[in-house]
Amino acid sequence: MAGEPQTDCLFCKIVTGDVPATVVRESDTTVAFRDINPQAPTHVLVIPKAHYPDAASLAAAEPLVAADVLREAGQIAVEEKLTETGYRIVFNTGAGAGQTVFHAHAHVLGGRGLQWPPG
Ligand code: DGP
Repeated sequence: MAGEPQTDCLFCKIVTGDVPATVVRESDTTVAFRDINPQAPTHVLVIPKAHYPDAASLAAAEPLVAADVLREAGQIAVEEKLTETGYRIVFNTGAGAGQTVFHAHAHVLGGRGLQWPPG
């Protein structure tokens, strides 16, 4: 069923605590933790606790939770002091765009200059 935990999903295991992560924020609907392979001084992932393969499918099924993900990303930017210098919220969607974990997640990146367009 849509949104149900998937036994073979790494991020579902982070939600349950079966895989450890450095959690920086948690809400009723989301968990935020540091990326294992940071691409910037601040690199935090915000995920819905419910399993959806990407951000668009999350937003279509549970728009309020998609909004929670964005709100949490904004709070992380405040806590990590990124709002003055700017930061980026990225949803890689599809393998061709670099998505490797098929559980919706926002990357929050900051703490260095960020180029545009991204590669
Ligand atoms: P993406 O490539 O957009 O699907 O992003 C997946 C991110 O997940 C990538 O930046 C690395 C991160 N990641 C992969 N495995 C783990 C893990 O076990 N723990 C943590 N904290 N991050 C992980």
